[in-house]
Amino acid sequence: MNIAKLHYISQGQTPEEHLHNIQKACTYGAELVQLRLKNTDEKTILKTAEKAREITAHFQTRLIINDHYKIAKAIHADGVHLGKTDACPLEAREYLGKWFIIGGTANTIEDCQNLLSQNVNYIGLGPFRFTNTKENLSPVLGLEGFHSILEDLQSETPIIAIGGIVEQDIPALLQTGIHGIAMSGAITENFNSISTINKLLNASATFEQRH
Ligand code: TZP
Ligand code: MG
Repeated sequence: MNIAKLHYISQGQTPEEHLHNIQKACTYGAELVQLRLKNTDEKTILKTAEKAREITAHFQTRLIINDHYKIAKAIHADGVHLGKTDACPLEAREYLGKWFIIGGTANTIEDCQNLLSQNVNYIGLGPFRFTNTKENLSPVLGLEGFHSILEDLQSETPIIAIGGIVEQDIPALLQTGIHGIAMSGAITENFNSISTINKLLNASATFEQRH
């Protein structure tokens, strides 16, 4: 399955602000966005997800729903992202079928192996560095953590780095063997940066193809 190299994770004080930011990310060329609405009731998440689907469909942008696999199916999203305390990927796969993208969160190599055994389509690995975007953050991995986990893992499944990532981190992170990155704060502050980030990430793809 072809997984985009840049994942924009939505942010906002209100559901409307999430939608506004998703619209901006699409306008500036994000290929995949994840609706990550926390501390909100399911009805609001469903309604917001429906609107996010309309926006992303218009731009042919892939839409991933955080946490809620039933909502993801109900609104015809492209996928779901499951954290360690959410439903397990096997249960979600049973419900969603083989065409849905299922991603999972990992903070350690054991988490990665557990997700691989459940055939996820990508692994969100982090946090790369400290970030205020996520509550109850797991220990920071840093570049060293990424090098060590990716070296030991030797997996074909795309690894998406997450947590406090800024544009300047991309070259060094790519050296660890990751497939792509997920960003929230840095993009929300500057949607304009999406095209440069896409270029940085895709330059590595051209390099890989040539060598
Ligand atoms: N999971 C680990 S860190 C994080 C999530 C959802 C937040 C990423 O946001 P930011 O602003 O790019 O650090
Ligand atoms: Mg979750």
